[in-house]
This record gives sequence, C-alpha cells and structure tokens, in this order.
Amino acid sequence: MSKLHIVANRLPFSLVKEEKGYSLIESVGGLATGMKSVYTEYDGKWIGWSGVNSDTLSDEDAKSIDRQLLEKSCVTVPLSEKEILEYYEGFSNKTIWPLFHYFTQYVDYSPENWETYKRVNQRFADKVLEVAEDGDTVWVHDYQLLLVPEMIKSVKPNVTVGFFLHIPFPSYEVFRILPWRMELLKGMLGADLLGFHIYDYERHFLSSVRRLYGYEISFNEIHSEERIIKADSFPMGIDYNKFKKTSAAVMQKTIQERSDLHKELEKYFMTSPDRRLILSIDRLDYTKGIPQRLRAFRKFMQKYPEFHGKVTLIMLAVPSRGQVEEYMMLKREVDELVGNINGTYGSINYTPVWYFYRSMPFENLVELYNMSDVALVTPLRDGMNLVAKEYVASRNNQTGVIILSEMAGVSKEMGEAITINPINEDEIADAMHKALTMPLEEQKERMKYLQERIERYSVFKWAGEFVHALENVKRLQKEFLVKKISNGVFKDINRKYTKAQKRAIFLDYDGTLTAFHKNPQEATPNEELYSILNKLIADERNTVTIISGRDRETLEKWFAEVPINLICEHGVWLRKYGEDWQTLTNVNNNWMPMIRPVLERFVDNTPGSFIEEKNYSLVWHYRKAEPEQSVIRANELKDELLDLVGNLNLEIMEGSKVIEVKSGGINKGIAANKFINNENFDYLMAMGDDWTDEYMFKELPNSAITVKVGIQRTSANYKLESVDAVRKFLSELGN
Ligand code: ADQ
Repeated sequence: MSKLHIVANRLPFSLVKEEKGYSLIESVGGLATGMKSVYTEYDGKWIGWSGVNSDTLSDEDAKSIDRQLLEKSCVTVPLSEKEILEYYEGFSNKTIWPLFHYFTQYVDYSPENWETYKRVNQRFADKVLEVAEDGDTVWVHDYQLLLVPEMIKSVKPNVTVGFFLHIPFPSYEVFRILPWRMELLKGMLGADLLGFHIYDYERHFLSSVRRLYGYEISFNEIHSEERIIKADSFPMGIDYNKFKKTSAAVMQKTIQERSDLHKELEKYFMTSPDRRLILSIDRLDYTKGIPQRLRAFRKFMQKYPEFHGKVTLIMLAVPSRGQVEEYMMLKREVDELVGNINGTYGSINYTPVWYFYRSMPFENLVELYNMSDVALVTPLRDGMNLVAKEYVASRNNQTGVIILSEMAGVSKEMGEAITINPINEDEIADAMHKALTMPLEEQKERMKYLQERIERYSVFKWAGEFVHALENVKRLQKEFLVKKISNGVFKDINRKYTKAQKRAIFLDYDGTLTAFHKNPQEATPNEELYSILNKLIADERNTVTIISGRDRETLEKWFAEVPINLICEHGVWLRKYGEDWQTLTNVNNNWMPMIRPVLERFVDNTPGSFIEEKNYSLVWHYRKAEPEQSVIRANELKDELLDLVGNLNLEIMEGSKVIEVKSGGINKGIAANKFINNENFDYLMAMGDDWTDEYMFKELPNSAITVKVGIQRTSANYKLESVDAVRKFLSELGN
C-alpha cells in the first residue's frame, strides 16, 4: 500500500535532557495534532528536525535519539549550530518570515543564509528520498522548506507531493523583491498540490507564478511544462473537541482540584460582580500587533473611564526568537507599555494589565479562554491564527466576544466577530466597549454560528480534505498520462513509420518545434532544429511541412536553406519546396482598415501589446503585456470583435497570448487536407500545441498520428509534454 509521509521543520516531539541522555515529549501544537491522524493512518514517517543542536550531541546520544524517534515513526534531520543560525533563524525567520508578512524593512538579504537554506532543504529532501518509494505521497509543510517539493519531484517524479504554507503568501509586488524569488517559486512548483489558508494567498501565489514563469493558469490549475499543478485554499482548523471537553472538565473541578490560575481568576471576579476580563494570547512576534493592541487598551481606558477598576487585560506572550534584534526591541516596547498603562491606571487593588511572558500548560490556557469575556486577536498579519478558534471552542456557555483583525486569515471564517483594522487604535478601543456591553443574547447568537463552523472544519477535516484533494490531482494528472507517448507507444508509432513508404508530416512551429519567445521575431530556429528537420527530409519517403500561423516572409527567411514545404497564416498560403507560393483559398484583406483601428485602441490601453499584420490576418499579441490586465483586455477585445466580424466573414482565433482576426473558411485542418488530397500517403502525422492545431487533429483522416504538445485537453491521439520532448521524438523516429 502506498504511504503518506510528513515533512516539517520540527518533529512532533521535543527532546528533554535528563541525567542519562534524552527522552521524548509529545508536542501538542495544532500541526502535530492534525498530522498525527494522517501519517499514522497511512503508515508513513514524519521527517524533521528534533530541535536540538547536533554539535552538542555525543554519537551515543544522537543514536539513541534517532532510535527513540524511529520507534515513533519519526526520521531526524540533524542540524548543526551554524545551520540553525543560517537556515532557521537566518533565512527562514529573518528573510522569508518578515517578507511574507509584509515587514519588508526587517528583511535580511544575506547570500550566506540563502546558501545554507538551500543546503539544508536538500538535506531534508535527501531524507525523504531515502524513505519515500514510487507511488507514495509526501506532504511538506511551511516556509522553512519551500525548496523541498522540487528537490523530491526532480528525483522521484512518481512520488506525489503536497505542500502547505502556514503563513501568508504576499502580493507579487512584495514577493518580487526577493533576489531568490525564481528559485523559491520553482521549489514550490515541485508540488502537485499547493495549499494556503485562504484564497487571497492562493491568488497572490498564482499571480507570481504567472508573472515570473508565464505558465498558463486556468482557474486554480497551473499548466507547467510537464504537468498540471493545483493551488487551493484549506483553512486550517483545530482539535475542537479537545478544547470543548477540557473546558467543560476544568470548570467541573472542585475548588480543591482547581489550578492556582483558576483560583486567582475566581478571586478576581468575586471582588465585584461587574468585573470583566479581556484576553490576549500570542507568540511575542512583531506580526501580532501587540504594541498597537496595548495602545488601543490605553485609549480605551482614556475614552471610557467608567471601566476603570472593572476591566483587566490579561496578556500572554510566549517567548519567541529572543536572540533576534527586532524581537528584543519588541520585548522592550511591550514591557514599557505595560508599565506605562499599569502606572497610569492601576491602583493598590487594581492592575489593568496582567502580563505573562511565558508558555502555559494546556489546561491553564483553556481556563483563560473559558473565563475571559472578550478575546482580543489583533495581528498586523497572520496566516490563520488558531487562538481565535481555540477561544470559540472553549466557550461552553456560548457567551464571549471576539475582536478580530481583518488581517488574520481566520477573519474570513468569522463574520460574527467584531472585525477591526489592527492599526486603528480608536476603532479597537470602541470595539472593546462594544464587546463589553454586548447583550448576552447577541453574544450567544454570534457564538452559536462560530462554534458550528469551527467544529465542523476541524484540523482532522482540514488534513483529510487536503489529502483528498491531493488524490484528485493525481487522477487529473493521470488523464494526461493516458495520452502521453510512453516508450511502448513510441515503439508502436515508430514501427508503423518504418513500414510506411510515403509519409506526410505536418509540424506546427511556435510552441511545438521552438519555445515561445516574448518577442515573436526572436523565436528563430537553432542548429539543433535545423539538423533534426534535415535528417527527416533526407529520407525521401518523407514529405515534411511546417504549418504555422506565421507570415510568409518570416518562414521563408528562416527556412531558406531547408528543402521543406511551408503552409502559412493558418492555411492561406502554401509553398511546396521548389515551387512558388500559392493560395489555398480565395480570400481578401479589404476588411483590414475597419478592424485595425479597434486593435490599435487596445494596443494604446494595454502597454506591451502590439499588432502583427499578415497578408490575410491581423494579430494582437499580448505575451509581453501585464498578464492579469491583458486577460481582461483580451476578453473585451473578443467581445468587440464578435460584434464586428459577423457581416465580414471573418474569424476570431485565440492562440497562445494572441488574438487573431482572419478571413473565414481557412484553418490548418482544411489546408492539411488540401495538401494530401489525391496523393497516396500511407502515413500521416501532425504535431501542434494550441487550439488552432486542433483543426488538423480533428479533420485529418482517423488513421493520422496526431500529437498535442502540452497538457491541456485535446482531440489528438497522443501528447508530448514539451518542445524538448518533440525534438527528441522527431530525432528518434526511424531509428
Ligand atoms: P503561530 O504564529 O504560532 O502559527 P497561531 O496560529 O495563533 O500562531 O498559533 C499559536 C498556538 O500557540 C496556538 O495553538 C496557541 O494555543 C498556542 N499558544 C499561544 N500562547 C501560548 C502560551 N502562552 N502557552 C501555550 N501555548 C500557547 C503559524 C502562523 C499562523 C497559523 C498557524 C497554523 O503564523 O498564522 O494559524 O501557523 O497554520
């Protein structure tokens, strides 16, 4: 049975140093919980770092750790101190983290860190390659391992790779700043499915792919040279029942059984019946908007003095990345603000902010969720934010209000929360007032919907949906493989070829024999292509024809030295080798003065686009134009042209980044059939990449070998994935 393996920076266990060696403790984080259900069910391994600097381990300790972890189906990737510094703290946390959260001023562009990031990613990939076999699935997690998908795929293409990004994917305008943007994107595109928390991140990712790699994107499918890659959004959930049950359990404890924190909180509420608690929980990170939140609380104290002595903000900050300069500065700022607020508004028996700079046991966390009237979740940027979901799950009596930043991914799922802009301190202060004075009925009404939603889409459901989507991508890719020319199929085609005495071969040019070029005039044939064609032509049983949308002049110039037939402008012109040009149809171009001004208008309002004029057609090219804008413009142009062309017997053809208007009654299918008419070819073959070639595939006799280049749907009998594959195929024919 095929297996599913997990790859993440950290393993789902931490190591504890004891007198004699190390022991393991299980992590309780969201990812560990969700993934455990997956990789144990599919009998896979979890590949990751143990969290300990390998330089400090004796050989014996390292072996014992590996052994203990392997018993838990975990495979370790050891990291030295230098690697931790450069790959993890460096490139991951000082480059990608700030950039992807739009903190461009904090980004460190160290080439050394980048080199180490690449090397360590390779090490993770190597471990995966040792473990994963053909047919297995690998699910790679997060920004520390962006290069791993491609590193796996390039060695084992039959391993299915999923990737999930837990942080935002930024807009192209921000992503493009990175000097290593191409490599990072290429790394991610090694995956078959890319998951994001919300559609916005997916959309930004697709936009970067389109702009940097120029791949065709149809809805959320990326058509790369070799395969279909899917991007989709999967909002990560939590283990809802765990919070719900623990919350019920802690509240049912007798007074003696209760934790110290629980007792303290009860004491606080007992001093006055109208006391209220506002809760704030995060890692101490500059993305979380903690100083802004504190200043908003100070504003609330100023604006609503009737709450003095009655409302306390309980602020939990988990120490994080404490060695990094920006985090140290943040810590100082938070310390000062807390001191300032408590100094200004506090009294002997009232502390406005209770500040904990530490991690807390799970039960205490749930007690806080359960006993706080308001959750204040105001990150400046946050991929998802699980704290908001955990608060919802812990509200057994369905009261409580969430104040939520619109910059957190989770806000898309929580329309019932009070949403705020995390920089707008006035708005947050007013939101606190609104939350604290919200009638209980309204709180319950809102909480009911939130709970239903968060319970339904738990972390298990999230993981299950991702795996399911990955299986669907596999199926989609197989559809391509069905028509792909395998070695066996090639032998069959070649057998027929060798037997045949009189062969007609039609070859499209752009996208088939030569890759697209931003400037069409620069897509010239190279030596390799000339030699492949010359070899084909040298066999006198072959009649080789280039059949293209290009104009006569260009093809004539490029193939002046090659004894080959040319069909141009999608079938208007034919030049048999050694003869003059002849038209294959009766057409005219007296419609051009009417259509040209329309195209010119589109050139003016779409920078980078241009018009090509052929004898019997006009082409609007937009490969060089801004990709998203030009798709909109292309649709507008088509609409306008459709209104005009009806009476003129014209056709509109949409090719690869071109819209072509041409006289009706011409296409490559008609042209190819005219060419073979009355000749006794016993072998017909046509190759092409775009939908103008589909006319040949459909209209040539059924016995023809028709080959589509690319992964899109086609009526051709066979597919090849790229120009390189076409060249290889042609050069091996007849061998
Ligand atoms: P984080 O930035 O770590 O995660 P978040 O999603 O809020 O942010 O998760 C924090 C987790 O830590 C929560 O499960 C919470 O219970 C726990 N926690 C917080 N304070 C704690 C404390 N004092 N003691 C103990 N535990 C505490 C990244 C992304 C997020 C994304 C997640 C998951 O930055 O946007 O939601 O991954 O994909």
